[in-house]
Amino acid sequence: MRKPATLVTGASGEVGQGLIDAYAARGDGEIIALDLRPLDAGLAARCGATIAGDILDENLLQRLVSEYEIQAIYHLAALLSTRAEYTPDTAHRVNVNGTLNLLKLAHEQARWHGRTVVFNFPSSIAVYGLPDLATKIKAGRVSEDEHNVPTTMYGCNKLYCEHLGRYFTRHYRQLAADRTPSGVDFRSVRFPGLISAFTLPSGGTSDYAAEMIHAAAEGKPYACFVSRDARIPFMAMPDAIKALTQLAHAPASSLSRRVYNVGAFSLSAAELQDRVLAAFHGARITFEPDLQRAAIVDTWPEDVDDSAARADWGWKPDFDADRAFEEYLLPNIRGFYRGKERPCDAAEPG
Ligand code: AKB
Repeated sequence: MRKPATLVTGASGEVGQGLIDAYAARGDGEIIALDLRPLDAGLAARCGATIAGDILDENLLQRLVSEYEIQAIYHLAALLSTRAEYTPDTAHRVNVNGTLNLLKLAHEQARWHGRTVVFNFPSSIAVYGLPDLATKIKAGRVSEDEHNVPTTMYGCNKLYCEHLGRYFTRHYRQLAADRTPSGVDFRSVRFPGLISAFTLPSGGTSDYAAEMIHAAAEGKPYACFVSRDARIPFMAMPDAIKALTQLAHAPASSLSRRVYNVGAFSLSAAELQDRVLAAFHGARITFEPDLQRAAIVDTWPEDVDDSAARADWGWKPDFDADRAFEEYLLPNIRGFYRGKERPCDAAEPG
């Protein structure tokens, strides 16, 4: 008999590590962890099975269908916005073809075991594209259906995959004689910039927040690649995991939409610097904008309207900016750098 399990792709990434820790802490069932690179021993120990492989390897995914009864998927593997700009073709293959492969796997699994497969997909504020700073400031907290005009390959990939997931859930093979639903229950949260105390991001354009905090904790100088006034929404990693799992377990009948904004706090880079300097006296933080990367951040909204998530499935962040710094980031990051190992660099999600 195949054991019911939850598949996590991109398991070595920042969100993957947090999700696996949360599942293990709650005893939420067996995790099958898939990533390009082998998981570190500590993380692997919290999984039922670990697979080093590529989400583009359709033979590997077929083996997963035959070996496991997958009841839910957290498809976290992706190339983030900055890295995707340097390798747009690879990003499209991983972010879009990879996601299509996993949606097809979910469909096959649902046909095999006769139950829906909940497909949890992290989208991003990168799906938004504010045309200029005046419009960004005037727009303030944007709702899901506003300004969906992404300017990055990653943002285009995430927006398309939101529609792909909605298609699988509601319109799959709508002209076929056999109108059996696909069995895929696609759900997605649009994450703001995520900040973890335990991993360092890589390949993102919102990474400057985590990079600034970790550099100060290490006593290293940090040249911020956006301007002081750059403002976007951020979220502490525990809230990101909370949003993913809360939506995953919400009754399907409560969902008025398939894609939800989730927010926590909005900070300018200067406000971030102020908080870091207050926590790490003497931290050497300068602003040396990389004009192209800064221009990407300027197309992302100052904040998001997450009222739909609050109304449909009771979303509410635990960490505003004060709590995120005082109760999560600072105590944990100081612990890492007070003689402990450096937070592991989150492996590029595969
Ligand atoms: C990135 O910077 O690419 C990501 C994101 C905002 O989705 N952290």
